[in-house]
Amino acid sequence: MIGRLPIAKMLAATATLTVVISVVMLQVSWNGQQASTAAPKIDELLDVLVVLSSFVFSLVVVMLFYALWKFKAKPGDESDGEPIHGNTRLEVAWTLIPTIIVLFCAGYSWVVLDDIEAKEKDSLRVDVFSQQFAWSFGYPGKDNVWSQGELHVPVDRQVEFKMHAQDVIHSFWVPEWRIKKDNVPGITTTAAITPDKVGTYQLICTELCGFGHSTMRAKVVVEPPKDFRRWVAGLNDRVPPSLLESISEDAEVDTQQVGAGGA
Ligand SMILES: [Cu+2]
Repeated sequence: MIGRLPIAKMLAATATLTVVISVVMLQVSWNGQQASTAAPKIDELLDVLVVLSSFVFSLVVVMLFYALWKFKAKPGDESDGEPIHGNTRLEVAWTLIPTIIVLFCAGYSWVVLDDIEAKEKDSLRVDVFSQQFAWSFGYPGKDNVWSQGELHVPVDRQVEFKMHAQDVIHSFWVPEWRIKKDNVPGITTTAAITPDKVGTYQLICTELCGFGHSTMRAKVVVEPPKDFRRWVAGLNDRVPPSLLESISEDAEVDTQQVGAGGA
């Protein structure tokens, strides 16, 4: 039966629909402003996935509507449909095409992840402490100073965030930086991020962590290095002993082992 299908016409319709849907979908800035070196790479990956998804969607829709139009029962026709006993060519095609698409996506994502997680030599360490329902930050140095509800980082320098959840699972997310990382009690998770635009952003907890989850936010300031140094020098509080203890009790986990997540 498949031999009688107008394959060329269906492929042309699929290609046209893919282009139309892709063009419309790619007009939308799905993730908003980009403010880290990882952001354009992640957005590009998303764009490629949008085009591939448009292709799969178009193929299914074209075949569905062709079947609805071509094989519609004539009025008064009460007979059974034609029996079908499998179709090797069709089955090979619907196994092979998705396999190729999935393998391509996995390979491409791997390359992007490897790239954005690459550690730089002069990265700055900042400790992130999350607890129901607040964020605080430690700046390891000779005084190990501490800020609550407000994070400052220098622009154009990789920051290695070491995250320590104090109670339940939280998730660290600054939308403009794109990268999202779970904070898990008992282990230290790491995210390496290079902010590349000066500005004020918002850190959002993106793992449902209890009654006050939606209010669990912090101000994020990305500023020139000398402003950052001045701000850190002006901090008077030190990281409280209970939080320092949570660091030493954590089992260190490599950034690769705990992936991004969150509800
Ligand atoms: Cu939360």
